[in-house]
Order: sequence, then C-alpha cells, then structure tokens
Amino acid sequence: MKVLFVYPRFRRHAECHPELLDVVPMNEYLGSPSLGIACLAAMTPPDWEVELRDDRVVPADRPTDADLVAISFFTPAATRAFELARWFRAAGKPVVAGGIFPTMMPEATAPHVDAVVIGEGEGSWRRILDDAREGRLAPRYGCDERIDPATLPPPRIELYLEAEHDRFRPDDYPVQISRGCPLSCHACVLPTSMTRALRLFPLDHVIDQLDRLGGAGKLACLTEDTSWLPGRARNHLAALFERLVERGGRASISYVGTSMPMLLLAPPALLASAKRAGIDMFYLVGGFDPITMKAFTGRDPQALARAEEAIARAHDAGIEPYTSFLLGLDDDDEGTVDRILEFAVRTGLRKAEFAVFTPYPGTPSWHRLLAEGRILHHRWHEYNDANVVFRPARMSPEKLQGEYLRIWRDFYAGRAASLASLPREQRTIQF
Ligand code: B12
Ligand code: SF4
Repeated sequence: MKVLFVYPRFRRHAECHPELLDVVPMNEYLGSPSLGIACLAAMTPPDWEVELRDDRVVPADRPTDADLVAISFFTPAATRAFELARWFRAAGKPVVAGGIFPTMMPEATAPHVDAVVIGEGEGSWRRILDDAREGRLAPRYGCDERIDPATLPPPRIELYLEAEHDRFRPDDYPVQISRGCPLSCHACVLPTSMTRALRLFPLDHVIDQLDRLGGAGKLACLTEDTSWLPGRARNHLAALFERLVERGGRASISYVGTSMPMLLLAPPALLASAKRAGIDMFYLVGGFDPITMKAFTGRDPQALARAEEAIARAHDAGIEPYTSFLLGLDDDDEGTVDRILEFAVRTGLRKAEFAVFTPYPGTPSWHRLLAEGRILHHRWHEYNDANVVFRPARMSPEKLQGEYLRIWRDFYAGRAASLASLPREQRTIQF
C-alpha cells in the first residue's frame, strides 16, 4: 500500500506583491512545510510506502500509483487543496484532508474530499490507513484521546530534506517544544486546532530533533510563543536552554518565537541563558497580545512604553528582535503605520515583517467579524496576511492595503546596509 502526502501551494507575500522585491532584502523564498506531514509519516506503519509532493515546487496534480492521497493544509492553501482533491478524485484516488483549515472548517472541506480529519492527526491516522486499505473511509475522523507528546515518534523530517531542490532549500525547519495553548488570543487558531491543553515534548525528543537537523546542516526554529508561558512551560524552556549551554552553547537555532508580553514577563536570567545557549534571534509575534494591539494606536502611551521596553530587553540580552507587526486591527487608524515606523527608528529595529490582520476561520476574530458582517469574501487563497479580506474599523480596505505596501517599502528603504552585517540566515525575510 502507498500513501501520497500532498502539501498544496499557497501565495506568499512576495507572490502577491512582487513590486516589494525591489526593496525588501529577501534571500529565501519557500520555507519548510508545516510539520503535520512529517508527524503523520512517522506514525505510518512500514507496510505503507510514503511519498511527499510539495506542490509549491512541482505541481502535484500528476498521475500516481498511491492507494490514498493525504492533503495537509492551512487556510492560505485551501483553494489549491480543493482543486488538487478534485483532480485526484477524478483520477479515482480516495482523498483524506487534515490540518488547520479542515479542522476549523470541516463543512467547507467535506464536499471536496472523501474524509475530513479534525485536530491532531496522530489520534486517527492508523484507523484511517486501516479503513483506506479496506476501501471504507468514513467521512469524518476526530481525535478522541488527548495526544501525549511523550508517546510520539520524532517527525520524519528526512522526507522534507530528501525533497530539497534548487527552488526549495530552507535554512531552517520547525521543531515543536509544546502543543496546545490555554489562552485564546483573538486571531489565533491554536487553542482550537491543538486544543487548550498545554502539553510539553520531552527535552530528549526536542534535542534529538535539533541534533538531526544540525547533522543535516540545517537550523531549527522554535516557533511556539507558548513555550514562554510562566510556570511549567517556561521552566521547560529554561531547562532546554541549560541543556544547550551544557553542550557548549552552539545550538543550531535560527530563532525562538515569543511575544512582547512574554519577553517582559521573562526573568533576565532566562534571557541571559538563551543567549548563552546560542540563541541570536527572537521572532516577536505582534498583534495578538494586549501590548502590540494598543501600542501603535496613538491612544495608549503605556502600551507603547511597554513595547519599547520589550525591544530593549531583547537588545540588552544581545538577541536580535525580528518583530512582526499586524496592521488593521480595530483600534488602528491612518496614523498607525507612521507610528510603527517611528517606533522602529527609536528602538533601533533592524528587521521586521508586516502582515495585514486576517480573520482566520474559527478564531474569535472570525466569529466576531462574521457577526458584524465585516468579512468581505471567502476566497481562501487571499487569506494569507498580504491581502485585506475584511472591512477595517477606522479606514477603508483600500487604504489598509496601501498602508501595508507602504510600510514594507518605507521600513526597508535605507536598512539594507545595516542588515548586511548579519549572517545570511539572519538576514532572511520570509515573506
Ligand atoms: C512553520 C509555520 C509556517 C511555515 C510553514 C507553513 C504551514 N503550512 O504551516 C511558513 C513560514 C511557510 C508559514 C507561513 C505563514 N503562516 Co504559518 N505557521 C507555522 C507554525 C509556526 C508551525 C506549523 C507547524 O509545523 N505546526 C506543527 C504541526 C504538527 O501542526 P499541524 O500542521 O497543525 O499538523 C497537525 C494537525 O493539523 C493534523 N494534520 C495536519 N495535516 C494533516 C493531514 C492529514 C491527512 C491528517 C490526517 C492530519 C493532518 O495532524 C498534525 C499533527 O498533529 C504555525 C503555528 C503552529 N504552532 O502550528 C503557524 C501558522 C500555521 N501559520 C499561520 C499563518 C497565518 C501564516 C502566514 C499566513 C503568516 C504571515 N505572516 O504571512 C504565512 C503564509 C502565507 C504567507 N503570506 O507567506 C497561522 C495559520 C492560521 C490559519 N488559520 O491557517 C498559524 C497557525 C500561526 C497562528 N497562530 O496564527 N508558517
Ligand atoms: S497567539 Fe500564542 S499565546 Fe495566543 S492563543 Fe495563540 S498560541 Fe496561545
């Protein structure tokens, strides 16, 4: 038996707005696929052959001898995923769909596929393969048990490494430290897609993946801001940093994800330990938390001061803050972009990315904007943080779109020289 995993293409910022390539110093185009496929491949019994098609590199709609096609996608890839599902079904292949979009929008996914999988796939994958073997896929699968990360095999990241290619050679691949989140930030899918139960991967599991990536000449990105939640998660992160320090402080890590509130809550000793462990960059997610939601509205000087303090903390620790700004939140107005640009100069930011706020299906914001009649359309390929898909509160959709283009240009105009002193992988703007 054979399963064909398909990762559908989606449009990155630069594809939607190629004119930005003239000003943004971007040296990497395609990032890693999400870890979902590698996680399921690791759970696939040996009597199933596994193949991966990354549709971003070579179009996936080609004949296959697979017995089952498994498509993994998040919202920006949903339009293409449905196209591919129709193509494979027309070729007589059963199609199962999983990932963030099918989890959040099973009703919208179901008409295009044979089976929709909700939530963490490890809980139902073996059952799906057994049912596919017997030709009796159920229309829907869910994960009844809570997945314990300690029981999971390491993701089969080799599948991605083997697929590398001149057009697909990411500097880094994600490594998960935890799953689930007990909070419920307005724009985030994770508490639903991965449940609200925060669960930690054993340190040996994390270190094994760092070593495997390091051995292949790759960096790891530790993407989860949840790792910084005070208590169990943060103690775990501290223990990971200490293990890395003991091993010589040369962790092959491109960046560690966090947010301004988490950075402010972190004890200085933890930041110092991150630096000693070999961490040189934070990826600071913005627009989900109370500080960055208010700091650039011109009406909350306290939030602005906290934001400045957060950047100073990263700089004091000697860790570059790669900051992500979300534009178009309800309190943002036509002055927001100028305030962010001034903030960037004042705080000495060298590297930032800008995203249009996007109400992803199933998030608290999606439900609110839907109820307020402010969702403009369901063209999922435009739900990629580079297009305005909702009606902003304090400006027109056209104005917001223009401000998004302007901030990318104005931020990077004149910054190329200062970025040039960073190592190649740190100069990368993934957009
Ligand atoms: C690495 C990453 C990327 C990578 C890879 C893309 C991808 N497909 O995820 C890159 C860098 C390309 C990327 C880009 C973007 N990303 Co991103 N990214 C992530 C990140 C940090 C990790 C993904 C991951 O590996 N997760 C771990 C795996 C194990 O989880 P999983 O994919 O959900 O898989 C599990 C289940 O879903 C299920 N499953 C998955 N597939 C399948 C298939 C089958 C058949 C089955 C049975 C089950 C199944 O089982 C898996 C194991 O349990 C997540 C946050 C997160 N922690 O998930 C955000 C996240 C996926 N990204 C997000 C967004 C918004 C983006 C951008 C639009 C952001 C931006 N600022 O531009 C861009 C995309 C387009 C663009 N404009 O450039 C959102 C998605 C929101 C949504 N509703 O879709 C997330 C959730 C972040 C967030 N909190 O909002 N991202
Ligand atoms: S943004 Fe981070 S802290 Fe907020 S709900 Fe999502 S994962 Fe949790």
